[in-house]
Amino acid sequence: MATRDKTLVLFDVDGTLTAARSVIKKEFEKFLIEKVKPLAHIGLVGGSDFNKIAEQMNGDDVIHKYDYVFPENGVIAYKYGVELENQSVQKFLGEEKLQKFINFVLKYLSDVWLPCKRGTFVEFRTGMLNISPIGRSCSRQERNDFEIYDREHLVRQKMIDALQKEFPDYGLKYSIGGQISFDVFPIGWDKTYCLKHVTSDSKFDKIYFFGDKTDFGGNDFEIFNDSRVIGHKVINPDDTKVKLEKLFLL
Ligand code: M1P
Repeated sequence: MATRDKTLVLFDVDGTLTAARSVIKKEFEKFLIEKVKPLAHIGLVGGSDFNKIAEQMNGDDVIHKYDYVFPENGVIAYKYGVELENQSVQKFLGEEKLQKFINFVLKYLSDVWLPCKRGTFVEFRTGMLNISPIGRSCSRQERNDFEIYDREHLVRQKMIDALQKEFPDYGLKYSIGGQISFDVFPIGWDKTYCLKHVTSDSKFDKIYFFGDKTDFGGNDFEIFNDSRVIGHKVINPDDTKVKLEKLFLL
């Protein structure tokens, strides 16, 4: 039997608690808060920024519903509704490197042809840059179509290869976590970054992690394989629920 004080369950968001960039189903949220939370601390760790996570979790109140909320892999962090210290990619790189990088991205994309292209190709976040070849302002249909197109043409992977070649000494890591974009952040600022906030006081005997992108190259890979956590690979939110029931309620 789990004891709430000694157990933490961390969840990826997209593909684990929600469908891609969608809102969590009400009954699943109820299950997490009413059935799982009394038995374990619960936390979210997403690549997305706070606004996107809040939108998917039914509002800003997310920081009170979950014990820990870690947008941008934990570079932004909330514990029991209170924000902890945060870092920034701007501080890490400095303005000159940052501009060289962004300028290269924009030049590179000006030569990329796709079935359609929209706007917001670089989203500047606190702990990372999110780069989307199609542009983040695409519609849901265009987003779904790009994902299929990219599977065949590897637009994102080719762009990552070019960036790695151009900036080998910038200390950056690239991660494809969603459908239309990839994240760029300092090495070590993957989802394992959030663990520093939960292991510092050695409070938990067990830390579980549930995620869907656990294979090499996916944005759950590092935390899933981290020796401090017990990883569970899931295929969708229904699978997450089944696995939680087995772990905590049967
Ligand atoms: O959480 C997974 C990813 O979700 C979004 O990806 P996309 O818009 O490409 O589907 C982004 O917020 C991305 O940063 C994040 O890693």
